[in-house]
Amino acid sequence: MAAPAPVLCLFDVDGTLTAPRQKITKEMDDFLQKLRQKIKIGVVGGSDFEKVQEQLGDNVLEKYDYVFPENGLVAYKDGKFLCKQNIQGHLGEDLIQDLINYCLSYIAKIKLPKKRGTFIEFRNGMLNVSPIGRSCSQEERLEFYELDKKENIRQKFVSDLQKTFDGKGLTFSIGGQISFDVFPNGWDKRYCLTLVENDGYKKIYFFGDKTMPGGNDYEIYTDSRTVGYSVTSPEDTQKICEELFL
Ligand code: M1P
Repeated sequence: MAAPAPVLCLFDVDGTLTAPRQKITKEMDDFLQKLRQKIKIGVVGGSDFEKVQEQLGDNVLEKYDYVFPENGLVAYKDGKFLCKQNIQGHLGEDLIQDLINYCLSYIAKIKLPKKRGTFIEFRNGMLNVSPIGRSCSQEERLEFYELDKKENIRQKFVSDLQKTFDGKGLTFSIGGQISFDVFPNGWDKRYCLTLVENDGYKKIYFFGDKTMPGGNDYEIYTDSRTVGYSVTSPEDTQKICEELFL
């Protein structure tokens, strides 16, 4: 009998494998290891490696065939570091500073119920911008998220940036609850597909929750190289995978 066609399943993290910015449940963790006995599995998150590791476990590199933090702008394969991008090298210091200065002055002008610290997180391949600040508590995070749903604080900020930085080759992407990511055009989650293209997969599945236009799963979800599934929760992800693969 012929060997089964090699299949790779790529998962977004927040809202797909875990609740936003929370740790993976034991049930989901066990399920993914069971799935890994049948197919190769990988994660592609917007967050940086530290956050992915905090959510999926200290041994995340041993548990997944591929780990792609920052959309794959940092990449690990078979437990080993593969490569990483550098946003300052790509955009240049002038544009980076214009962007940072603009975001800080925009944030300085808006009044929110609460503001905390770390308004801009400078990562390898992206900037993460948060109007409330990344150091807010879980309760403050949820409060901001509810307010944002009503007042579109992040969407308005992003629309303003899109106008101001039109033609500069930047993408602004809303993936989580309190922030948005900024990176060069093309450095969205499709970036990780270029890192697996020579690994011989016949089919690449992608599961994500932010699959609507403007969401950070949209591009990879609609890419012709993947079979995309839009999910509503980690439980939904597990149910679909059980039907497809087990
Ligand atoms: O993985 C989705 C997003 O997760 C975090 O978003 P937030 O803190 O706003 O919920 C961030 O790490 C963000 O970069 C990432 O896209």
